[in-house]
Amino acid sequence: MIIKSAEFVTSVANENKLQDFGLPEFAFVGRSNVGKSSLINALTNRKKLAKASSTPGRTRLINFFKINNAFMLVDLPGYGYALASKAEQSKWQALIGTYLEHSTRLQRVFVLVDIRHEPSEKDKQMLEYLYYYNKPFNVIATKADKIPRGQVDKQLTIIANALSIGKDNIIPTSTESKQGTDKILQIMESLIQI
Ligand SMILES: Nc1nc2c(ncn2[C@@H]2O[C@H](COP(=O)(O)OP(=O)(O)OP(=O)(O)O)[C@@H](O)[C@H]2O)c(=O)[nH]1
Ligand SMILES: [Mg+2]
Repeated sequence: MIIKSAEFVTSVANENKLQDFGLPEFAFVGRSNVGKSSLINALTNRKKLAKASSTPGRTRLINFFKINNAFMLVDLPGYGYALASKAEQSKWQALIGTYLEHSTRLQRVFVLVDIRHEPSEKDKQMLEYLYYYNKPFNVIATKADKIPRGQVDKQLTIIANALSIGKDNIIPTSTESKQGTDKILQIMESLIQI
């Protein structure tokens, strides 16, 4: 798929401000700092479309991006940001939860985990939540450039076992080499009619 246009549409801080854009949506979830915003930039070939940051907890809002006037990418706030207060964390949870439960246009959820680490309890809960609400998802293992090539398979096995999913269902990605971005774009293309 060729990305002809990519534009920021809006940020939503509160669940009652969520709106229907009339286009199919793809959401990116995962713990803070896992690489959601960076992946959105890599997929769209835009360096600063989504604000990426080495400071965890950067994205505290749901950010909506309109691509090719045909579909929306949805950058969800990262969960499990240790320095956030309990009140802030539960606010984000409510925001993510409301979005995931009620978005009628949601085609696929991309759940990001860091390829270097075993998924956390929060990641496992996210998958249980997606199963419960019947939301189709793919798991993406980010930052593949940070480990030697020879270790990729081993890490994918660790992640697959922890999440009780098939290893082949996990897409390794790197924003440095663009590994995996084609595959994600293909999945999106297969789910929308352009
Ligand atoms: N080497 C490498 N660094 C990456 C990759 N993806 C993300 N990063 C870095 O990881 C850090 C966090 O990336 P973000 O995209 O801001 O993470 P996020 O998931 O949006 O974080 P929050 O908004 O806090 O939830 C940044 O310093 C990125 O440059 C990757 O594939 N390879
Ligand atoms: Mg972000």
